[in-house]
Amino acid sequence: MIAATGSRRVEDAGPGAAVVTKTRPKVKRPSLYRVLILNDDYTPMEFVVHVLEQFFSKDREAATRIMLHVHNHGAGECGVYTYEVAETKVTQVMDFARKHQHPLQCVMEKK
Ligand code: TYC
Repeated sequence: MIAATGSRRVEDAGPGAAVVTKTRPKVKRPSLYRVLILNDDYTPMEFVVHVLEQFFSKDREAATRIMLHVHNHGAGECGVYTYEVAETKVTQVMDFARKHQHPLQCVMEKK
């Protein structure tokens, strides 16, 4: 058995005639967004490490490396996600920081 995949379009080709054309299945890769945390002078280093472990599934070593990068360079990448996942991460981090009264900022940017 031979299966026909993808959609087909039947076009009129004059009296009694038709042409069947294959259309390309339209697959589009989703846009990706980088989630960043920003440095500030007040959020404790240990809190930032905890955020990276909790919300971005980093182990302690990776979390510490990213936190120190942000501390020394001003901003750093926590992960790359599709729009809705990135937005959720930003909201979760901002809510968590506010709850603990830290000024930590988390943002997303299109890659
Ligand atoms: N600069 C902060 C301090 O010295 C630590 C820090 C690191 C804060 C990363 C925010 O995203 C941040 N306590």
